Order: sequence, then structure tokens, then C-alpha cells
Amino acid sequence: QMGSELFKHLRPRKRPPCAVPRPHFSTVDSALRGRAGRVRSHIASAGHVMVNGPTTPIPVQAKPSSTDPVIPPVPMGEPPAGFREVLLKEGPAGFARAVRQHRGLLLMDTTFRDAHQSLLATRVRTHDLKKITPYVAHNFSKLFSVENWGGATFDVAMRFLWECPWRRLQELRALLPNVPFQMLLRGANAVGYTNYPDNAVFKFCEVAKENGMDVFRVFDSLNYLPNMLLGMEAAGSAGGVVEAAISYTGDVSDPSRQKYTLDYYLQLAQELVKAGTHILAIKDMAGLLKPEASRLLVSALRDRFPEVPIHVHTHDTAGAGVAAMLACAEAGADIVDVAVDSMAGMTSQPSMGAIVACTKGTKYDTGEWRTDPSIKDLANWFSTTENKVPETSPTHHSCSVSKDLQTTDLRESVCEREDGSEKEGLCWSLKMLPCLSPLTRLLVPVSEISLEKVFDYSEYWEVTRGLYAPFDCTATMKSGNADVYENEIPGGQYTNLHFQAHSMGLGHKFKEVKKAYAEANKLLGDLIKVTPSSKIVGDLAQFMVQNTLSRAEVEERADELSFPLSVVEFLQGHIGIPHGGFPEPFRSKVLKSLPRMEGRPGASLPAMDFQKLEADLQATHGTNITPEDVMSAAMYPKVFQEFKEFTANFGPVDCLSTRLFLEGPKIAEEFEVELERGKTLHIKALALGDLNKAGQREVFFELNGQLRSVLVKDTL
Ligand code: 3PY
Ligand code: ZN
Repeated sequence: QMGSELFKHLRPRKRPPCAVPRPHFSTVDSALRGRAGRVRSHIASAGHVMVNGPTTPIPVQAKPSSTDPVIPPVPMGEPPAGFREVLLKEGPAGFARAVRQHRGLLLMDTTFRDAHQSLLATRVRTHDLKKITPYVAHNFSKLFSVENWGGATFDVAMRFLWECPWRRLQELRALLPNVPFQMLLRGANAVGYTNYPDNAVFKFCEVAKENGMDVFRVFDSLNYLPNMLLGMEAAGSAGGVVEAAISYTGDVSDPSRQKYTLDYYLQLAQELVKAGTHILAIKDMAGLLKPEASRLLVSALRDRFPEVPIHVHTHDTAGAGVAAMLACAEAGADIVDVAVDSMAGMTSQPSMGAIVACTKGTKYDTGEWRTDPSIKDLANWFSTTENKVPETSPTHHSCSVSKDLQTTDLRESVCEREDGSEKEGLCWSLKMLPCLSPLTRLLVPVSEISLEKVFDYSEYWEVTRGLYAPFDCTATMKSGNADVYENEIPGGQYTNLHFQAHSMGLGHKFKEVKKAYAEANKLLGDLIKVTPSSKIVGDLAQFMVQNTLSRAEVEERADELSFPLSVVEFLQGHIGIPHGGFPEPFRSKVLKSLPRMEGRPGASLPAMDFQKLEADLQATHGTNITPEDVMSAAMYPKVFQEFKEFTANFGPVDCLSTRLFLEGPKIAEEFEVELERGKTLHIKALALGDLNKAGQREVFFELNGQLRSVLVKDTL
């Protein structure tokens, strides 16, 4: 959430946020290519952190923990097949059918994206994601998807972690081939905060799909249909699975809330289904969907759209997330979002372990495998000799297939244990029964989501989370709060505002900040609040707190106050048109004679010239500019520029461990850097020199036994 604004108001511990180290030390090689260059860049970056502190702004006075996570063991060989194979074979429509016909509840794991966006300021690095990815591939092959990209991760990767977001996607894809990847696309805002030209959104989706993205959750921060349709079209024409998301606010179970009613959501859903969404999502970004509201909303959608899979996203801010997701499952949702236990709760998603445990043995068991359709086809298929079913399952007991496939319950007919008893829940997944024509699929074993595996996964994350202590919201936030039902602040933004209030010494006034947020929302006409509309409400709230203005005063003096630019631009129509229109007379008083935009903002933006952009980037950064780089620059020109400058000086820092990345080595500490597979560099930090006349310090290292030094400008 709001990565770029994240710590705008924080006082930095050592150096100004986002101040980019410039190429000001003498040892910088003009050519950092090759091994020598990489060696140089590693000592340069380690030296820089030693002299100037972390190269990422640190919001919390806490050090990374000194305990390293243990990676649970992973079996050799290929991971079991999962839904991705269905997607690759059947395409998005067949995939959606398979999902809809799956029995039991499916899960999306948000640990790689929303969970750390909500709890750890989006700071989790590829380094730590990669380590646990093979475990996910082998043990959670039955996940509907892993959400690992989009939202704030794109921006923060470059801006604060000095990582290429595309490389993260490529590396994770190579390690996790069997589970679909999911990203959050801010509709016409793609992965940014403003509207982009249409061709930029289309190109972005194309490149994302090429790099391994599968499912695109498309939303618009005002639920403004023209923006959503644009994003959906972009994702769809790139070949992605389109998951149009209705952003949820208010409370459909409260008859006194008349703006965002059940009818409003149903009508919007109707449009999204008509536009051909493969999956329908409810995006409850603030965690406002109470169990009763879940029942009303999901069952109404289920009745109206029996064929469309329903996917529900929530945040656990009030603490009712598990209850709400169970209610959604009972009302007919196919997929719900969870984060692994140690990265769940509070402003993050509800806990994976809790949902797996609470559905166990019920109709919604996350280990259940749907088997009802096309029994006859299946029987025919089995009757041909070449379609032999494997005799033994590597993950379960040995199974045999009954000859009688005419029964209506395939589970009983297909799966028999060695001892003759029938296993409840299928050992053999028929991939995928729902779409068994043509019958070309093989039977594959599916591993259930086992609680034991969830516990190991959770332990990895619990320890890894300790490395991110400098960003952990629990430094100040001790619990969630049911007051979110009143202020309706989205999960990630709730954490940011909390951080900001505390860093300004206003921790005891957080309640006031939240109240101002609710008032600002009413002033703007009661908006859907999610990036970027949530930032606009936040900016107005902050303006009100800073100037001690009440809602009535702002309304009264709207024509003379100097409002934040984001508020003015919102009223001009820069991000689209809110449900129910703009608030009047407030809008007219603020805008006076300023121009108003009509319709979809992106429609009036000139197309982006990618060829020119590429040529410009090559002129600045050299010829090895990739199509991915071009997209990064299209989304975030300045951030990309700074990212390239940083890596030109310091090389890729993603091979450094998180502790080294944040703190640098201690004097006499020995550390290892893997230069390439099997080539490890042993480095020891020896000493830090005095400040010289040029404002530099010499940092001494021992490198594979040899003395090396680097001159670093002291910017503090
Ligand atoms: C984002 O846009 O980053 C979000 O997470 C919205 O919920
Ligand atoms: Zn979210």
C-alpha cells in the first residue's frame, strides 16, 4: 500500500529516505561487468552500508534478529502437478471451470505479497522468498495460487530494496512451476498510483504474462467500471486469467448503510461477468466483510452466477477474518485468501493454519478434491487399455482403481486403500475431472494441504520475519482493532498511518488520525478506499489534523483552503468517477474554474512511445536494456533511474543476506557472497578508516585472503 508515500513523514534514523548513493567513491569501476566487477561491487555495497547505514529507510528502532531461518527439507525431483498444469493445458476458461468444479475450499497464499505489504512495509526480499519457494512447490501444490507480485511490491522492490521486480518474478517462476502465480493489478493504474496510457497497461500485462504471471486480480480504487474494463482487457488479451475484483466497503448487513448496498455489488458483478471475467473476486481490502455480510453477499453472487468461481480477499484487522472466510466458504465461495500463520492476522490476511484446521473433515476441507462430473466419460476413458492408472501413489498408500466406474461418487470408486477400506478424500486427482473432454489427462497424485507442513512453513516465516524487525508493524502495533469497521482504512494503509503517527510522537493520537480519516472520507462523498483513492482520503485526513480542521470547517471554507494536490486532482476526475458522483457543493467550491475531466482518464492520455523510451534508456544506461526494464521505466521513470544508478555502483545486492543488506558486516565479521553457482567469495570486514579531506572513508576488507579497500563517501 502506498509504497512511494510509505515513510514520507518519518524522520530517518540516519540518512534521508530515498537518498540515493551517488557514484562518488573513487574505486567505482566504469565497467562492473565480469567477475572482478562483481567482486568490486560487493565490497562497495558492504562498505557503503558500513559507512552510511542501510540503503533503505528504516522506520523502527529495531535490529534484524540474529537467528537464521532453517529451510525445511524438500524432496528430490519434480514437485507434484498443480492447478498451473490445468491452466497451461486448458487455458483460462478451462482453468476457471476446473476451479469452479473443485470440491472443497481452495486457498490463495498471500505470504509473498499482501502479508508482508501489510505487516513488514513490503520489505521482504527475493533472497528470503526464494529460499522457501521449493518447499511451497513440493508441499502446497494444491494451492489455487500464490500471490507474489503487484500491489506495492513492484515499486518497493526497486525503490527500497534495489531489486529488479521482474527478476523476482523470473526466479520464483523457475522454482515454483506448478502453482499459478497471482498478481494485483490496479486496473488502469497498473502497478502505479496514477492512470497510465492504455498501451502501457496492455504492454505491462503482456510482459508480466511472458515472465510467468498467471492470474491478474484487476480492481479499480473507485470501482469505476471503465477503468476496470481496461485492466481486464489488458490482462485477458495478454492471455492471463482475468479475476475482476469488486472492492468492498461499507456493510451490506447493515440496512442503515445505503450507499454500497447488496444491489450495488450485484449490479457491478453483473457488468464484470458480462465483460467475460474468468473469476469474480471480492476484494475486502480493509477487512469489513463481517460473517453475516459474507453470507448475504456471497450467496447472492453464487445464486446469480452459478458458473463463475468466486474468490474472496480480506484483511484480519478487526480479528474476524477467519469467521468471515468460513462464512464465505459456506455461502459458496470457491477460493479464499490466507497468509501463513506467522505472517497472518492483524492487518494481514487470516491464518492459513486456522482455515485448514477449521475446514478439516467438513465439506470445505482444503484437502478435498472434487470429482463429480463426467463419470461416464471417465469410465470410457479407463476402459481403453492405454489409459492405465498408475498402481501406486508416491504421496499416499497404494491405490487401485475399481472397475466399476458407473457409480456417481468417483471418490469411492476410484480410490481404495490397500486394506480395502475407502479413503475419504481422493488420493488420485483426476486432472481435471471438470473438463474431461477431450480425455487426455493423466491421473496425478495430489498432496493435501497438511497442517504439519503449514507449521513448518510458518516456522520458516516466523524466523525470517525476525530479520525484518526494522520494518515490523508489531514494534508499535500490538493488536488489530474493530474500529476499522468505522474508519474503513485498508490493511496496508492502516499499518502505514500507525507507523507515521508513532514516528511523529503522535502514537497516543492514532485514534484521532483514524477519526479524521473517517471524516475525510465523508467529505469526499464516502468513497471506496483502496490504492490510490485511500491515499487521497489519507492526505485529506492529514491535512485536517495538521490544520486542526473539522469536517464542518473544511466544508465551510472549501473555497479558500489550499488542499493537497491529490485531493484537487481527484475532484478534477484524474482517477475516475466515484459511485454516486462527486460531492457537491464541495467539489465546485474547491475546483472553482479548474478543468474537470470527463469519463475515463486514460482515454485522453497519448500513447506511450516504447521505442523512444527504449532508445532513451539505452542512451543513458547502455545497450543491455531489456523489455522488462522498459516497462519498469514506463511505470516508475525516476525510481527506475535511481535503481539503475544504484546497481551501476553497487551491483546487484540481492545476493547479500538480509542482515548484511540492512546492517553491513561488523568489523572482523566474515561473510560469504555467492558470485555464481558454486563460486563463493569469502569476505572479512577489517577496518573503517577516518574521514579524509574529501569526506570519504577507506573501508578495508580481506577477500579470499587478499587485502582490498574501498573509498566511500560519508554522506551522514
Ligand atoms: C495495493 O494496491 O497495493 C493493495 O494492496 C490494495 O489493497
Ligand atoms: Zn489486501
